[in-house]
Amino acid sequence: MVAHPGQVERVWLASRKQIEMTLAEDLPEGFRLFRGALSPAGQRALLVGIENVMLSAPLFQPCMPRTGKPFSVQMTNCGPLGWVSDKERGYRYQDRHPQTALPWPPMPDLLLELWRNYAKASGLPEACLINIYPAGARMGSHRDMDEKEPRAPVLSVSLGDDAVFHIGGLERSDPKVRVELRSGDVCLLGGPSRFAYHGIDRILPGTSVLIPGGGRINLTLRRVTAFSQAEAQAVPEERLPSSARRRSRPLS
Ligand code: MD3
Ligand code: FE
Repeated sequence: MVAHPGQVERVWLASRKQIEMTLAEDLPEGFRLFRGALSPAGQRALLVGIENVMLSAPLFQPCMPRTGKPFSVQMTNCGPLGWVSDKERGYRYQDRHPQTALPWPPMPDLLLELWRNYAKASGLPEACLINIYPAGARMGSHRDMDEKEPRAPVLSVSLGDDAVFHIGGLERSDPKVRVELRSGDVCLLGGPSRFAYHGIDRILPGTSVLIPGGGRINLTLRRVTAFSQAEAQAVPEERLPSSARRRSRPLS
């Protein structure tokens, strides 16, 4: 189990509901939150980069496999690979935009720099999924399982309105903790948190002026394919599953 009962503060929502928020210093193992990692100027520069991406890779509305139910978020991607989902073919990564059939635009340099600084020794990111949340949008609890390199963390950057994020454990029924993600926050999801259930409960409208018209944008940088041998050699010990830790001396 990943979630643990930690220190919480009770927070009032505008809807007059009260929820418990876990303090940033008390999150589950493998979940690291860097509050305000991006300055307001950095956030504006990144937003310009993402607006440019959206001009060549227009937003699309993903749909659930089989049922075809549309997500309440819109998406696009940048980088060599992009995550897409539709009724017929389900969740997958592909190297082309589902509507334009063009390759995804490159990742803005600022994102590659964040990966170098926060996701140290994790090869190069191959996909940046861009989720767009209007005021009422949410993302139901799910696990990210479509990537083939479990040793690579996921790095997330939040822009715009605050969001209530939850993360639990490896089972849907495991207890969850909630934390606010705010504009400029970076989080790194590795180790035991990498395959935990998580989602976005709600967007708190009017909490940021970054995005004209409001709403929230979340960027997730992901390694999709397995590391090369050289990349795997550089993975820090604490990121490996305990069964795969290098031994300091031979067993016999
Ligand atoms: C925990 N995005 O794109 S970001 C997603 O705010 C996704 O748009 C949310 O969940 C959003 O899949 C949450 C933080 C995050 C991203 C990836 C994770 C948390 C994660 C992967 C594993 C565990
Ligand atoms: Fe996710």
